[in-house]
Amino acid sequence: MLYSVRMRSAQGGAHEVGGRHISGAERIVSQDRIEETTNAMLARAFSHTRGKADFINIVVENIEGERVQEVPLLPVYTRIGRDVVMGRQIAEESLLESGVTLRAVQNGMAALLALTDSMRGAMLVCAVTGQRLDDTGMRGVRVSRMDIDHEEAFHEILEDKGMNNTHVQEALVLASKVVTAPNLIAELCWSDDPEYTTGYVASAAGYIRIPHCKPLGSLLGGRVFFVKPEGDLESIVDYLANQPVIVKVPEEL
Ligand code: PML
Repeated sequence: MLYSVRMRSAQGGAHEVGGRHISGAERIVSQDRIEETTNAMLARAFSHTRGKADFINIVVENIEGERVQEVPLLPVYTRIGRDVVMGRQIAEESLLESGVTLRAVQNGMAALLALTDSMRGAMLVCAVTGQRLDDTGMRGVRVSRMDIDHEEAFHEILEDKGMNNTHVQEALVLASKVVTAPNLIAELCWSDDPEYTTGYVASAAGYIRIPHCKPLGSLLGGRVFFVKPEGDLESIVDYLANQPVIVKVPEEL
């Protein structure tokens, strides 16, 4: 039997009453792995570089009977810039290559840079006009119910590439789901972890890692999802939050 296990944590009370977001996590596991999974999530909420959580919400939900969709793991590329200015320039170029207009790239980037605190979820932005489309404010649209099929093989692949850390593991699984949402073209992300400055641009063509997307020590990061103007917001948000997805590790690399 499969269960979706998800965690969100905050400091200063629950997110709903203004608590500051600390961390989140998503897994899909069998019943015998629920305890180790929730323990790991608790440990993480209590020892995050963004601070110690005083509000932790863990939901364990049976997803038996729901159709689980399989999506491929995105191929990973790295584009290295010397500093933050170059890193962001590379991010902009990568978004343009994925089909987002210049105006939307600039607006999406500006929205991420204008954040004064980190968000739990993502901003949905029109890939043509650059207008923010969702009305979730600082909460953002959350991506839930996803995991990798062969965790060991996945970690081995990342280990071989010298990038086996929790940030990459989780971001790569999330991005692999995100780019399969209907009418979603690309994602721009950098972390809100003050010790982690690598960001990425993901699209159906791959996951492009970009070192130096923000200065070291910055607590500000987040995600922007660029969607086609004809995209139906409700179906996109529903897919991101509710469709259980297992990301398949390719047999041959
Ligand atoms: C996050 O931690 O919230 C985002 C992680 C970005 C990972 C980028 C990478 O190193 O590939």
